[in-house]
Amino acid sequence: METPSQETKFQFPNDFLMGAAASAHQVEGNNINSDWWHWEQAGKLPKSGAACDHYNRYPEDFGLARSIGLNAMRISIEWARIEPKEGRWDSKAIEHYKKVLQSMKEQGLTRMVTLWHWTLPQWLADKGGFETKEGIEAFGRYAWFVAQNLGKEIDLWVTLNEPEVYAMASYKRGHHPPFKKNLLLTRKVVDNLIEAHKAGYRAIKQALGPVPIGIAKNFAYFEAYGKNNLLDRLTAYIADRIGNHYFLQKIEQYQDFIGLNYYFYNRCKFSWRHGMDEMNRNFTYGQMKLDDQLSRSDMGWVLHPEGIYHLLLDLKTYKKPIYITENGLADAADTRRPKFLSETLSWLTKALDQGVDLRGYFHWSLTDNYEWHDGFGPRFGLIEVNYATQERKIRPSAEIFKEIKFN
Ligand code: IFM
Repeated sequence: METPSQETKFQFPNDFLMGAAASAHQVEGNNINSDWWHWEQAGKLPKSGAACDHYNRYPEDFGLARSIGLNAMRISIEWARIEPKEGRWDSKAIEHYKKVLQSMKEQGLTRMVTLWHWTLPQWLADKGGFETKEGIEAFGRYAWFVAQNLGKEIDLWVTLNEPEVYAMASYKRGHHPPFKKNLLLTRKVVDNLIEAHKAGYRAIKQALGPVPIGIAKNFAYFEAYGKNNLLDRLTAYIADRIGNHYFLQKIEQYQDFIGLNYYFYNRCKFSWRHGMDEMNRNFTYGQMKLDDQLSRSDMGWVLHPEGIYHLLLDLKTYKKPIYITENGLADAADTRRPKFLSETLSWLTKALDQGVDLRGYFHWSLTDNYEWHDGFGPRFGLIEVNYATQERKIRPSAEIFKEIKFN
């Protein structure tokens, strides 16, 4: 399909949220009561250390977001800071996040807040985290506490970030804490995260009434390798149902909007192999065939902006507002990001033209950050960070947001 025409490509509705996303552990630094920190000190993971020192530099970062033309930010609150010991709620952490959220507001940024973006307080990790029912209850209590104490400062709520990616990375592939490789446990953790989301949803609604709540869900665009090959089509269909719709359907009655994280394009070729595609981290049936001539990010991920359009059209069936809660690429040289952004924004306007109830786009990420087990190597930021000096430098690609017209 052709990229939509140039004239219309950057027109968005007046109230459209154009933002960037980040998560606490990846940018704040010194998240010392978390399971990640624990494993980093044990030498199992790259050390996050001071990360981007966003914990102290948040006013500067939000100012930069505003200066490149953004009107919204998605951040996460760190559970390990709010509840460093079981049942001990840290009022200083609450005060800190209050200031962070107020600073966003002062900058004119709409505030989308994620409650859990993969890190656990160490005390909960010691008890088995989301392997257990206790994890679900603990999350409900945490959500209630945040709603009670920070609720007035939050515009849009995201309970969980990419729950299935978490389960796969931590329990199937075993390269994230707690480094397990157990398919049954993977399944159990996914089911417990479904329940955790519901517990969080109920708690927030109970505390605050009708505020908008969703999750940030990982989606991939699955296409049949042979467009006329029935088995390839069936493979793509099954991959889509499991990868994109299973979790969503389980929480359908418990979400006010859909949060779409889009990074992966997979072409599905039928085979008897059933498993994980190593490069694209997606659980699926069949074999992935990725054309080598396709453009890729620094991490080798195929870049396919058009996929976001097809996913958006597909999600129309849920009849819920949609936010792109993450989308981006690692591109240190900033050579592929300009085209990627331009095409992505164009596909979004096309989806809007097709009547998709799309309310916002959050690019991953505002600044370079700690990319989990890949450490500080991959550069996802609209803003470059010099980790030695903590100096920020706006990448040229970020200028595109100034070209957007809202009407
Ligand atoms: O950095 C991650 C983020 O934490 C979750 N979504 C994908 C991003 C890029 O890998």
